[in-house]
Amino acid sequence: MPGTNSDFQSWARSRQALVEEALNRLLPPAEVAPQRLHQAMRYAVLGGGKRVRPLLCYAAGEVSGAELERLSTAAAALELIHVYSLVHDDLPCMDDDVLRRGKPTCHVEYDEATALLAGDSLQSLAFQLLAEYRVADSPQTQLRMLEHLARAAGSRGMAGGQAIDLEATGKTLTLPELEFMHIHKTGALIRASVILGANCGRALASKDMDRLDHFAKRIGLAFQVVDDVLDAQSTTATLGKTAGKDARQGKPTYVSTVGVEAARAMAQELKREAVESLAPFGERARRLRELAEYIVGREF
Ligand code: GRG
Repeated sequence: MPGTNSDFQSWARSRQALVEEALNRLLPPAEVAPQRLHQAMRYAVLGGGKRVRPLLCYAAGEVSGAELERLSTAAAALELIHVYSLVHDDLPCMDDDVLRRGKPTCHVEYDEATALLAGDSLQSLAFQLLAEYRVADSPQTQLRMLEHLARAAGSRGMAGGQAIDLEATGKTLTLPELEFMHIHKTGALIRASVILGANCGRALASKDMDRLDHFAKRIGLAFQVVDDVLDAQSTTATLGKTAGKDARQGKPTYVSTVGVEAARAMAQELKREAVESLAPFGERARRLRELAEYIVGREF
């Protein structure tokens, strides 16, 4: 985690290890039938990625004093939805890519039909976990968490954002249109990560949930702005996925819309607004603040 302090780095590593352990335990074993499907699910999920959504979930859980066990289940569910979206996004009918997290994409390593089913099954497993394990103080809160994640993943969230993205290829978008797309495609799941993490602990005042939600919305957009800059300026080796694709595919991005320097400045401003809304939480929001720094300063 370049550019971050060593205490944050060891916190992030410990939480990445916790979610890895949870995912390894909760995914179906590779030797259980249908083996090829289970192997593909494990291949796509385990041992890769920055685990930003799980980290946001753990960090938001610190604001509400949530137990680590609950947070690990919620964090695993969030990562499963994220990985499903990556597996489907890489398919030839969508972004058509061969490299993800520094290794061949799921459909290249297995085959298209298996990758499609692996994505489907990862999504189902995410909701199964949130229904099966205790993640909140009350069943009502747990049900609201399930509803929030379902909305965030669906046509009014991530899948809808992907549909807008596909339609926008080759077109020029205005800044508000670009923002609308990313609020759905990337922002909805990042927002869900913070909201689910906070809901794993004691009930917060609605004003405090609004503050966390504001943080999540700003940092979700900042994440995408930085992603656009990295796609334009970094290398395939550093990113572990194909660099420079946005421009080659004629995709509207923050870089194509406002230029690199303005995009960098936007990311900084979004981070400032995000962090500002955490002020009343003091030390309890320390990890969220550090994650905001990491998200905006990241190099991959
Ligand atoms: C197929 C329903 C469906 C949705 C796909 C999220 C998404 C929508 C596609 C992934 C492609 C992409 C560039 C999305 C923007 C969000 C993003 C930057 C994803 C990559 O997330 P990271 O950087 O990846 O957190 P790691 O590998 O670190 O988890």
